[in-house]
Amino acid sequence: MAFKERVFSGVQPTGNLHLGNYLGAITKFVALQDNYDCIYCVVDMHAITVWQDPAELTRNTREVTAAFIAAGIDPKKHIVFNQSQVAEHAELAWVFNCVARMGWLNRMTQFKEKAGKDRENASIGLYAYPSLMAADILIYRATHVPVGEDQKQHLELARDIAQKFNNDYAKSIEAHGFGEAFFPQPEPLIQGPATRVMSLRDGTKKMSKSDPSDYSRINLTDDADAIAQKVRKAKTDAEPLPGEEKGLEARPEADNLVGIYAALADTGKADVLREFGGAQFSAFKAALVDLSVAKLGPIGAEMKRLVNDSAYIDQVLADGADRARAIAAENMKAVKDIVGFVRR
Ligand code: AQP
Repeated sequence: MAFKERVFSGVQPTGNLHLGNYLGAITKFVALQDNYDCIYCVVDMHAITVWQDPAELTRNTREVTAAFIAAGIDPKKHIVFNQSQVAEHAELAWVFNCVARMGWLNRMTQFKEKAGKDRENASIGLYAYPSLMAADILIYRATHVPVGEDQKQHLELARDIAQKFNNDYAKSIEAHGFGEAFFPQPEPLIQGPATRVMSLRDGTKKMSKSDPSDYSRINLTDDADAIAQKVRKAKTDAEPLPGEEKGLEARPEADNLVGIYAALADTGKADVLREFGGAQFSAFKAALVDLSVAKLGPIGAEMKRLVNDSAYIDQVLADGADRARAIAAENMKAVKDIVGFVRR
């Protein structure tokens, strides 16, 4: 069955947005606007799966919204909103909690990593996170989902949930006139040289908001001096850069910095190595600082300007939520009919 093509993705308002979020997700969001109807969500309900200070959650929600707009997302042409304003996400997540299997969720590596050794003390929300994520995407029957590499497993789970729902309720789906399948199989869009940006302090660890060292990441709001310091201090090895991509194997830090450069320059690693092969890191880092400052500087400045205008940001979110809700409510009604819930 052919579904209307639609893009959905989300970002958690859990702290400093960094270069990984930007290159792995937000730049993709921006690029997809020309060819798709897009829905971009600040997933505040996902954020509270681990404790969030309420005032910070509010501030971070506005900051992620500001980042979307500053990076080039057009909230008039597309939909930008925060998840908690559209109750249908939670409603569908409950249905999905009853479709997804414990065995599927037990395999999720993000839960294992985030819950750590103290699993008994993790929230139920953290465990059920992928089921809410499936609902976020499927409440809009979205077909394409741009995410970083780390979200691949959750996307596969969303596909499994869609498939199981379609199978379990096949007769009812047909009887209600929705054909063979109600939900599409959402396709992950994970492409380019920076789908997994690594920590600047350790090339084997993902760049992450929750890393205690601020030197591990470049934040979107970092000024030119901070960016320069962090890139200069970034861990490297002693060899000059190789001339070809094969030479980056087993050199995680070099691979990471070349990938970042390539993504910022909108080119491939091979092109970067053609230019910098044989160069020492000092020269390459200087070029990377210039490029990072040129690309991120204007975004950080615009974010700072926008967060000071919280009335505008809140209006964008309210307007986006109204438009999102119109689509979500229609789909939720259909789900209720398919499942057999009596409704008015
Ligand atoms: N290092 C990364 N490289 C590429 N993409 C990344 N993403 C996150 N980190 C990287 C992508 O950014 C989008 C939004 O992520 P999120 O905020 O929803 O969740 P996250 O993965 O939990 O972000 P962090 O920074 O890694 O937070 P913590 O510290 O909590 O683990 C997603 O598309 C994600 O793939």
